[in-house]
Amino acid sequence: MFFSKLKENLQKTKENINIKISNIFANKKDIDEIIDEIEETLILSDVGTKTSCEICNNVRIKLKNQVDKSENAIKFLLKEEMENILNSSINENDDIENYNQKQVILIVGVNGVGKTTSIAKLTNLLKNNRKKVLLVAADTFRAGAVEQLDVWAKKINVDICIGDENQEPASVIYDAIKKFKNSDYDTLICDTAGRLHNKKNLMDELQKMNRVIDKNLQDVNKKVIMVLDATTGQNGVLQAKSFFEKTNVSGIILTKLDSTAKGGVVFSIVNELNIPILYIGTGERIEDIEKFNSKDFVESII
Ligand SMILES: Nc1nc2c(ncn2[C@@H]2O[C@H](COP(=O)(O)OP(=O)(O)OP(=O)(O)O)[C@@H](O)[C@H]2O)c(=O)[nH]1
Ligand SMILES: [Mg+2]
Repeated sequence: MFFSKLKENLQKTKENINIKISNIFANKKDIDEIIDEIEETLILSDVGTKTSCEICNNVRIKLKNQVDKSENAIKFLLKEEMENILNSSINENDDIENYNQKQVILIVGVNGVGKTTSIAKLTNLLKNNRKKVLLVAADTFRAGAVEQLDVWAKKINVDICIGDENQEPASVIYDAIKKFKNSDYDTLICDTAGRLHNKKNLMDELQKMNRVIDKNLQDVNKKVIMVLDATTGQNGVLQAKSFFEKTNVSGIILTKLDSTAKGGVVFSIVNELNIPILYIGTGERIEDIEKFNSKDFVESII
């Protein structure tokens, strides 16, 4: 049930990868040429040059040592390599929904990638797991941003901290931490304004928020989660790289996979950034979020 929904959401990416690969097999006979063309297809599907090359080189090596060089056998090896890449940065602490101690999550990313929507989705998942969530609207930059989170908080029925007009984001977070400490909340989630990595004042502001959390919640597990928009493909990877130089990102939520053929970017992100994808966004509704699963993802696109 769940798996077929994922397949449906990744349809555009699947068309971009699987159908093209099947066409290669239909038109070519020479194995070396087939693998070269698969590599090219992967590069064009936003898997990235380095990662596509790694995947296909490993397939070439394995193929040398086996007799069966049929389409099915090659696809099997391909899937295996793709899954290996995705499994390379899994960390058992990444299970936010089932984490059974207090945790604080700082959500970061560039403008419009789906930070606030993803917070609503994640909060809903946590609430369904009987976790008590406190939200904090530390996006005091864009008009309407606080209201947007407040509407979600009311809909999901969780508490939210909202600062006074023009209150500094770090100080809004400071106030929320006090409330978080004084009650039996499990998770504090901080929404922040979208920002580009090269805007120094905004990056300084983010570092300040980070420091306030580190200083005042020393015993609480902290996660900085970057939200990335899959429709930006390889550009998103570049953006994220520069962002990571300035903040200590521990995981990624990759959004809008429902509306792009660039889902291959998942492999680049994990391989080049070495940061796990925790969740994927597959639509605008609150239930349109999936915990990232390497095997299911690969099976849905090839
Ligand atoms: N199709 C689709 N749309 C999404 C997804 N996630 C978010 N969106 C849409 O993307 C738009 C921006 O979402 P927001 O959550 O406001 O993004 P944001 O990063 O908080 O934006 P700023 O706070 O302005 O930086 C909204 O129209 C969302 O409905 C997704 O997984 N799929
Ligand atoms: Mg927002």
